[in-house]
Amino acid sequence: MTNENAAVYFVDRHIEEGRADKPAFREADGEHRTLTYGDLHEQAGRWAGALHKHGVRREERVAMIVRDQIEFPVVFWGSLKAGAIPVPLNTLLSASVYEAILNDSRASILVVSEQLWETVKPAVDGNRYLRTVVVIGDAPEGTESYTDFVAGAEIEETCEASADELAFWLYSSGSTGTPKGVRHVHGSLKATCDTFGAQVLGIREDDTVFSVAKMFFAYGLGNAMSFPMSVGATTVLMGGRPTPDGVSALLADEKPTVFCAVPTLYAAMVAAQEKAGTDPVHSVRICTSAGEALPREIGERWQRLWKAEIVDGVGSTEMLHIFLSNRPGDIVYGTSGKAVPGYEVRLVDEHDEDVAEGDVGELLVRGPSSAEGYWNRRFKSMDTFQGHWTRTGDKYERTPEGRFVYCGRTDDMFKVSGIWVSPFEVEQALIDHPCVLEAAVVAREDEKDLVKPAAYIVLKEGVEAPTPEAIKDFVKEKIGMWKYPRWIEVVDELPKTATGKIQRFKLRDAH
Ligand code: 3SK
Repeated sequence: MTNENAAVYFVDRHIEEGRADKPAFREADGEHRTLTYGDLHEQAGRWAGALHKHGVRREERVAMIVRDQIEFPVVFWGSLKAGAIPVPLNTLLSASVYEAILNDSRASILVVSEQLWETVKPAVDGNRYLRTVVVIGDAPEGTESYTDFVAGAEIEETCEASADELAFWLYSSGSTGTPKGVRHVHGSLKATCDTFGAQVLGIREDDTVFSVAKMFFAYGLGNAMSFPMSVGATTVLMGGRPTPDGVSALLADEKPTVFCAVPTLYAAMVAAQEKAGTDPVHSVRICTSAGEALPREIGERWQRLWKAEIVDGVGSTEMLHIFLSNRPGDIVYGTSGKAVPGYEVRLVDEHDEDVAEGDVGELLVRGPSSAEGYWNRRFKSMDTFQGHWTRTGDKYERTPEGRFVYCGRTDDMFKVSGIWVSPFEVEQALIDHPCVLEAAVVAREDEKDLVKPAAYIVLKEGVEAPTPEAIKDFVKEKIGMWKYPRWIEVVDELPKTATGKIQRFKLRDAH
């Protein structure tokens, strides 16, 4: 029987194929370390040995609150090699959310970057399941340092696993906030590389990749880890927060050829570059965007300045990566493109019937990388994973050319005077205004209890605030009388998930 453990394909194969000396990961900040494919093979094997030495058995969960640094791939792949289940967690959560997730996952080992320990510590005190907390860096009392944990451990071979066997979990908080453990199998990692990675992105061995989306997020895990590792390419890691200036400097200094980001960052970088009035310095041949739909204006302005296309697509933690996407050389900004080869999509109404051409429907997807289900959420799993089809909760419409246009989350859409309004369409119109950087639109009841759009906007730096009436007229002109926001509130920032999705429910609840 061939061993279908994903670590064989992503880690061990590179040694047989002669890439032991090739850099797999390079840190652009912190200690600026490099991890070759050979180092990764050895260190991941040692991590597997250390897990066994500390009594960790197959299927036990290894929670990771680890920044984008070279230990991330070592712990992730080393855990797979041992048959344990790595559970990378968002590094920006609060102690109370970590406490809930650590209890829910019943992880027996937790690995934490030293910079995050102060936040994580209260979540660990009193946890009944954790046997060991490993800190990457100096180990505070009651924890073990990463160096001590692996010291003296044997380098282990990759254990046998089948492609259908559970490999890792990711916690998804979606746009509503309650984290759910999404359980993925070994075969799904390669499936996303064979589909989006190879057939849309066209990732190559000579590529250097930089992903603004961190590796704890499914989008970042594919961009920065599985895609480059599927072809023996190199990834540049940034442990700290990706600011527009920091990312511009990284693009100039580290010269990645593939750049993966989210719409918020593209918008901020475009605004900063236009203000600077200079040409950006970079070697990027292709960019990707996901997390939320990329506004048309931002895509067009980026391409004018950087002279590199942004391949905008949509994916989900449940499907592991992007399943609907534009293609290099065939980009229509403002759309999410067409199904990625290997995936099928449908738009359905509230009775699960396919909608008529031009109508809005919920997007369902089927393909080789869907998750096995949510941990401990039987009914939620049944609602989302329906046989071969996975419900996305996103509303889309299909253009006559077969491209999909995002309309909003199922629970964000609302009717005004009996006609559906997509908050996303109103937001796009708002950010076309020269003074508006970002916008979020939600439903609000007026004094007659009728639902109307309300907008929250972030202004571009240094501009004079336009009057609400000027903004309303601008939107009316662009998309029609009934869709314009009746209320305009200027805010400093919009509530977002760590991966850049606007949390409209927070704006609704706050009013
Ligand atoms: O939100 C997305 O578009 C996405 C893309 C790839 C992987 C995961 C997610 C959530």
